[in-house]
Amino acid sequence: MKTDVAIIGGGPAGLLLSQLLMRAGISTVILERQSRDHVLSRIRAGVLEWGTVELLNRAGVGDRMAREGILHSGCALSSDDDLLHIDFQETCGKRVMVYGQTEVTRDLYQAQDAAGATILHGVEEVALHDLLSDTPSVTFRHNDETKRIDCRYIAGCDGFHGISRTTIPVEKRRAFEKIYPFGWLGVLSRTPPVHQELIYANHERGFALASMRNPMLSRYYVQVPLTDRVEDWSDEAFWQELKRRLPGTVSDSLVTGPSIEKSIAPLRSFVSEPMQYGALFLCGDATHIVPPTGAKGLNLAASDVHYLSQALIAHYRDNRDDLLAGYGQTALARVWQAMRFSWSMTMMTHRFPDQTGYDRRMQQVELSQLRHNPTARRLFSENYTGLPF
Ligand code: FAS
Ligand code: PHB
Repeated sequence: MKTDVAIIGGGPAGLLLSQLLMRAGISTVILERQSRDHVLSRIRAGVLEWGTVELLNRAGVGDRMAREGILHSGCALSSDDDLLHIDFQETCGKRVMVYGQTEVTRDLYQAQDAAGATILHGVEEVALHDLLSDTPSVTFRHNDETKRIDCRYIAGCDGFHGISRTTIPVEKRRAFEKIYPFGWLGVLSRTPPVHQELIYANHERGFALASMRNPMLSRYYVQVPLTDRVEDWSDEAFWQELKRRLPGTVSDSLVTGPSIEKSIAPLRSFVSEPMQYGALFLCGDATHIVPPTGAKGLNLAASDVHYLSQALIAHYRDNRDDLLAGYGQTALARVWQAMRFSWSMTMMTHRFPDQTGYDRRMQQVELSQLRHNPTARRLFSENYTGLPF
């Protein structure tokens, strides 16, 4: 099998990259470990930065998002019973789109199928070869056969547990990591959202987030100790805890119902540098992970794909390689900005096991600055809605 760009991973990064490259006449093959149903069963991100919305439109997959997505011009931050509205539109003139990652992935699969893309599901033993040559290749097992793809470039879009990042020799890599001492217990329920905007709640019992997918599909999270297991949490226990942590003015109108998905996600900040090695270019969770507090994970994958697709198109269309040579540095500059914002928002809204009275005062001052200082609100809004690509 021969192709221009072999893409490892059929999640949002791999699919979006393939969609953008194929629209520019560049051939791709996507190798995905899981079945399509498994990929589409994952419940993950819910908020798209405006840059991501525009990129999805450029990729030709924005129609259903425009119909079914919900435009938000702000969000709310609460501390115990105090609720603060941050107006993005007023402070930085931008908005975000609430449209689940599952739907983005579904739209991308549909568009890739329509474009006749080669997407192989259920692949195993993926291995990358000759990355420092002009003739790299990928071997893998599929339908009980060992197969090989000869390509010019390889995009590692295979997430945190993929093999691309670790194919770069360990002595050539540098990892930066912060593990948070808690996780997020998330619930999806066919109930109307408790508030018209997202609420990030800092309560003495811990963090909570009220989000949504559509007017009859809500997504909620509560901070839980790392020792908790999903089976420790009945629906009733979850709803009671969420009610305690949301401001009283809001929790009284919370509509509860059976969970249709319930899971615990650990929180970490992680960056692996460099994001490129010879013919291998890393995108998305394959090379960085953010705590979901800032709604940056999926959006960072999209900005990596923006930079890499532009660089590959410049190579094939304009015979220029400067963008490819600078991909990692360009992408990392934006990655670290999002890392800082996600860390900062996590520190401001969560309760830490070893938190001191001083730490709590710092959280309260952060919130007070957002309430009283328009410059603080503008900085928050510019980061939350997405810094320019
Ligand atoms: P993905 O992990 O989505 O996709 C990688 C793909 O590669 C997967 O389909 C995997 O099966 C495949 N793969 C792995 N190894 C392979 C191999 N060896 N060969 C072939 N294929 C292989 N972000 C937010 O912004 N908000 C959130 O609320 C949020 N919640 C999250 C909850 C959880 C539990 C997790 C894990 C992440 C969450 N994220 C959230 C982050 C998430 O949305 C990611 O940023 C996003 O999925 C990144 O997309 P990809 O880089 O494509 O990686
Ligand atoms: C979600 O809706 O799943 C969501 C929204 C915003 C976040 C994290 C998760 O910051």
